[in-house]
Amino acid sequence: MARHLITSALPYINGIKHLGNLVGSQLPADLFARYRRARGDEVLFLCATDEHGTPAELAAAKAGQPVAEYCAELHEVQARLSEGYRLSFDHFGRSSGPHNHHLTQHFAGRLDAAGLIAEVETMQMYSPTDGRFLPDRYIEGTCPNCGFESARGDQCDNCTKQLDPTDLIYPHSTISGATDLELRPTKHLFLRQSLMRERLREWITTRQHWPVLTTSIALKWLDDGEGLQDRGITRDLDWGIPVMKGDAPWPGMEGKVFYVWFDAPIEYIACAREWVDAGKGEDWERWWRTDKGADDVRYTQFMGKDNVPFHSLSFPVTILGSGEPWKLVDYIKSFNYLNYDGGQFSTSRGRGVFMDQALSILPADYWRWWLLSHAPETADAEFTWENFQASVNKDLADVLGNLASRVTKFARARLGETVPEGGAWGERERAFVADLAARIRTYESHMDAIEVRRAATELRAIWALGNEYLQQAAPWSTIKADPEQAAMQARLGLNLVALYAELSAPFIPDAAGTLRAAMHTEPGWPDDVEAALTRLAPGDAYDVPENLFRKISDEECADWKTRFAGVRD
Ligand code: B3M
Ligand code: ZN
Repeated sequence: MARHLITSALPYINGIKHLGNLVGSQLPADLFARYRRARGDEVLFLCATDEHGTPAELAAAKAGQPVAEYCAELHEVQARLSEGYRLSFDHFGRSSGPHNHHLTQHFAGRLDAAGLIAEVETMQMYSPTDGRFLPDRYIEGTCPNCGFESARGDQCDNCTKQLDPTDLIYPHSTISGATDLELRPTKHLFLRQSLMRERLREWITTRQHWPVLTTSIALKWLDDGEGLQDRGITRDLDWGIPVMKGDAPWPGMEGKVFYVWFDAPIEYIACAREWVDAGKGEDWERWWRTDKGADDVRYTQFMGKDNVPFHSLSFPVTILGSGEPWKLVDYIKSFNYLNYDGGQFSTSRGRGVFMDQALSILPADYWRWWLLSHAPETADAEFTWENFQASVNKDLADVLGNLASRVTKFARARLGETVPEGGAWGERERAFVADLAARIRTYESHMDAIEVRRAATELRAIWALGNEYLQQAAPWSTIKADPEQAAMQARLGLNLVALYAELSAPFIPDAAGTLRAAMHTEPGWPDDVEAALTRLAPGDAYDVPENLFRKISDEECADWKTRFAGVRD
C-alpha cells in the first residue's frame, strides 16, 4: 500500500476565495487525494489557512476587527466552504497555531546554526504619513522586471518575480496612498539562499517528470540575474511569529516577526501535528521525518504558478538547510490562471464568482466538474457562463444523468423491483466491456499522472460509451421480441450505473454517493472491470435515483452573467 502525503497551497485568510483560487490548488489536490484513497493507498491530505503577514493585517483593518479575531472568524468561514465543496482534508489547520510558531522558530535556529542566516542592517521603506515601515502589501509600485504597475512589495503577480519593497519603481503606500516615502535603517534576517544554489539545482534537475510549468519557473528564478537572491525573512509587523532562535531570544530582533512566506510552508508540517492534536491521527513523524518512516512517502504539492518559487526554492532551502531529516516534496503540480469572462477574476473589484456565491446557485458537483474539466493546466483557461451551461447540461445532465435515470426507470417499469436476470452477455456486450476496460485503464493512467483535464476527458468518454451502448442495444425497444436479452442488458446497465459511481467519485462525490445509495453498493475501485460489471446480481435491490443533475436554462445563464460582472455587494 503506497503512502501519499498531499498538500494544497494554503489559502490566505483575507477573505473568501474565488473559483480561480479553488481550481488552482485545493480542488485538484482533493481530486488526487480522493483518487489515491479509492485506489487503496494511505493518504494524509492537509491544508490550512495562511494567517500572517500584511494580507491579514490589511483585511482585519478593513473589517475593523482585531487581527486575531478576524483570523479566527475567517478560518471558520473558509472551513465551512471547504466542506461545502467536499474538500476532503484530513485536517484544515491554521498557520497561526502554536505548532507553527514553535517549528518556525526551530527552523530559524537550525538555519542560523548552519550559517544560512545573515543579520543585515537594511534600508526599508518608511512612510512618515502612516508612521510605520511599509513591508510587502503595504506598498505597491511598478515591477522592475516586467513593468506591471500594481506589483506588490513582496512579489509581482504578473511575472511571479519575488521582490523586495525597495525594488519597486514609483512606490506608494497602500494604506494612505502616500508617495513621500523614505528609506530608514532597520535590522533584518536574510536567508542566504544563494549559498544553496547548486544544491537546489541538483535537486530540481534530478526530480523526474516534474511538470514543465514547475521546472521552468524554478530554473528561471534559480538563474535570475546574478542567480538566486538572498531573501529577507523578517518584517517590522505586529502580527506574526516572533523572531526567536529556537526557544531563545534573538538579540536585536525584538518586536519583529517572521515573513509570512517563511512560516507558511512550515505549516504543512505543523498541520500534521494539529491533525494529531485533533485526535484524527497518531503519528505525524512517519509522514514528515525520513528517519521515522517518511522515506517511503510520496509527497505531492498543489499550487498556482505564482507560488512555485516559494515551494521549489525557498522552502527547500529551509528543509535542506536545517540539516535534519525532513521530507522534501517529490512532485509539484502547478497551475496557470483561470480568467473570468473576458478578463481576470478580481478579489478587490469583486469580479467573478466567489466560493460562497457559487454554492448558493448550484451544488458543489456542478462546479467541481466544470472547474476540474477545464483546469488551467497547460495554459490559462477561461470561465464563461455559456461554457459552464453547455458542460453541465451536456456532460452531467444529458450523458451521465440521463443514463442513470433511463436504465433504472426502464428496469423498474418493465422488469420488476429487483435486478433482472436475463442470460449471459452477447457479443455486443463483450465488445463494449472490452472497450470500456481499455478506457478505464487510460483514465487511471491520467489520474496517476495528475493530468486533470485529460482524466476528465476520458471520464466523459467513458460515460458517453455507456450511453452509446445502451442507445444501440435499446432494450426498451427489443423487450417485446426478446425479453431475455433486454433483461440481461438492463442488468448490465444497472451495473454500469454502479461502476460510474466509483469512477466519477473523485470528481463528483455527491452524485457518486447518490448513485451508490440507489444501487445499494459500497465504495470499491473497479480493478477488474468485468467483475465490477457483475457486482449487482439478479434479485439484488436497487432504487431509481432522484434526478441527478438539472439543466441550466438560458435565462439563469443570462441572469448570473450580469449578477457577477461587477462589484460584489
Ligand atoms: N497563501 C498564497 C496564495 O494564496 C499563499 C500560499 C501559501 S502556501 C504555503 O496564493
Ligand atoms: Zn513583474
